[in-house]
Amino acid sequence: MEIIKTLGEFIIDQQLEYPDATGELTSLFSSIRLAAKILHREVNKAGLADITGAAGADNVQGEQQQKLDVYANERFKNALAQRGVVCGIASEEEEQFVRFEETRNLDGKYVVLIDPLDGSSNIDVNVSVGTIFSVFRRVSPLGSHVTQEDFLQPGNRQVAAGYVIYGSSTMLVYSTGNGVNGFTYDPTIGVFCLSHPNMKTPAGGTIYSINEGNYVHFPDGVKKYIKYCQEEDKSTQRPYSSRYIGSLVSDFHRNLIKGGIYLYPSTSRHPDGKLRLLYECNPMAFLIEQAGGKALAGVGKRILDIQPTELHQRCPLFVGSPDMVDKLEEFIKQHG
Ligand code: P6P
Repeated sequence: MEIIKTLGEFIIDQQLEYPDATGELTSLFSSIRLAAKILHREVNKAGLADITGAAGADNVQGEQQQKLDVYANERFKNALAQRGVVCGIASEEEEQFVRFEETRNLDGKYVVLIDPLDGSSNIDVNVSVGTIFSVFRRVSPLGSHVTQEDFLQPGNRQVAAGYVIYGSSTMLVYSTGNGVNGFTYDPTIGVFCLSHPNMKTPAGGTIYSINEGNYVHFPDGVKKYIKYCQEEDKSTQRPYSSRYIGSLVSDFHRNLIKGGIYLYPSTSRHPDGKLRLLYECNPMAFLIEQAGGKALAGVGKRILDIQPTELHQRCPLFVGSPDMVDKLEEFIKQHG
């Protein structure tokens, strides 16, 4: 008979390993799990419901908000406020950070930073999208209102990070700093089941993921690396395969499992890169390092060591198999 370990059972087992664990992080994860199940339902019927298509309003990024973006943001915000362990959130969909004003939330120990539905422009064309989240312990005193400083912490202080990928199946992949574990949602019984225990990314890979449409604007080191990936060399399995879905969670998830590198460098349109440090780069960097990989914003610039200054600041992202990130770093060091 198959042995199913559900996400709930896994979290409780993990909590038992840490006697001082108070169960608050467990409660936080149960709210993420609930919101993920609801988003699974909505994303998988988006083509049918009137919830697809732009909601009209533009978000803080100046991007036209898809209705599902708005819905996802509300769902995760409400779920995270319910349990009283979170004192506030920052979201791609919210210009300012959100204070949870209920008394029970003022004593919340954690803050959560979230991209509720990354890659949402793919919804209307039935391509996978995802939720990305990052969890910190607050630095402001318990009982007080959450402050901006609670959200502007370097990624090396994350207590947890993860993503939900709404793809051919819905998966929750997360880490609390003791390795990465993946859970696949079984909608017939409504539970996430442990399907990818202790995920490790291969040291090397044969996949590179980048939007080559921006090639002419890339830094020279990145251009040279792309040409390196395309050169024939049987000993290093080159040319590599170019795989780019245009949905960070999907490209990251595939490369995590198969080995590969995802690159979003600075371009003319995005001089600091396009991706957001706090709720895209930091959580992905936390996860990839827990899985044995690397995440840099430039030569010697470990993503997790960047001291944030603004909620929605962008940064370049080079993330994936350690040998591939090292090779890219060499090219940037040599060619700028
Ligand atoms: P481009 C989606 O908007 C996103 O933030 C990531 O999910 C994705 O990897 C990237 O932007 C795609 O950006 O400029 O290649 O379309």
